[in-house]
Amino acid sequence: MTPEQVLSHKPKFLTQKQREFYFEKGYLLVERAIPMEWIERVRKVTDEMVERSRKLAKSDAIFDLEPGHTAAKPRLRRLSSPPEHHPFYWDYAVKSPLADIASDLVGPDVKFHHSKLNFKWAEGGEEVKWHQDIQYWPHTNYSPMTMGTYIYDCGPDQGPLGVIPGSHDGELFNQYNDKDQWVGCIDDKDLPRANLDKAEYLMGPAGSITIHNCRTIHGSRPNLSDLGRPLLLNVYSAADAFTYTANPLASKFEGQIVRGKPARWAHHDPRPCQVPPDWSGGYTSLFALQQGEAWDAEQLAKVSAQNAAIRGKAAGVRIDPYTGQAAE
Ligand SMILES: O=C(O)CCC(=O)C(=O)O
Ligand SMILES: [Fe+2]
Repeated sequence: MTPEQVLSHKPKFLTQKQREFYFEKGYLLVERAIPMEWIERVRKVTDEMVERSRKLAKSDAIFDLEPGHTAAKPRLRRLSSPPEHHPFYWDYAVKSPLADIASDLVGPDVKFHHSKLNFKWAEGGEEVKWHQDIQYWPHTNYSPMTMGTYIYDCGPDQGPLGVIPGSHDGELFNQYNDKDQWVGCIDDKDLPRANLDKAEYLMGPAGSITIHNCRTIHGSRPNLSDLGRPLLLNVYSAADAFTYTANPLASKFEGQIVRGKPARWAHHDPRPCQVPPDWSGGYTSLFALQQGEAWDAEQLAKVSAQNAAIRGKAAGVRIDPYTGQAAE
């Protein structure tokens, strides 16, 4: 759908002004979009996940650990595909205002792509270098967008999400290095073309959401404060956007229609898209790739096994998006 077609549908949550802002700038911040009852429950299950991470010494396909993580002092970078690990995260993706907001921006038929929870732990939580998302998971069109929920307040020193206004209408950058290795971020030599001086940092109280289009340049600084910055990211697209590469964060929920109905025609945007390496056998981590971290053979074997288990489930079972249960 074109922005005009999306805008012609009555919104469920956003104002027309907010939708127009998103289409013009490629991002949107909605302060206190999510009621605190939802946020309290996300906090509770997230605490359970942090507890689960204590016994791990090394990152795997589910828990991405910062160097220095210990049982006594956990330091998580990311929980991959949270709905795989606790049903409440799927409820949140489908039944909270998020999916309605997605329908206001991609049209009434909405597809879920993936989810991740980036912690950016206190006192050093790692930076995310400037990048665009769509080269990680190309689709037939550029409707996909990411919605981040701040589950605690996020201020300027906690590494809030930074975006470059208007960059969704600009260049799609190369995210491979000179040796043709995927690095997942924009090369320093190209950054002068990225208008970084225009960066806007999206902050807000708990329950605020950030939205950025899949072409929008974004990143975040390290968290040097003494407060964490857990940001729960959920990615949705128009139902008529189809993927043609393996999802780096495999999930049995990928492709589920969360609002409206499935598409019978794919929409193809003529603008070309860079494609990532083949991750069908497993993916390590955005942080590890951007930081040039090497994972050992045992870790890589675990990543493949975890991916195969999740992909096996994905192939065999259809999940009802409203109950989160297997459907016949
Ligand atoms: O956690 C952040 O600040 C941004 C994360 C991000 O852009 C990503 O995971 O693709
Ligand atoms: Fe990103």
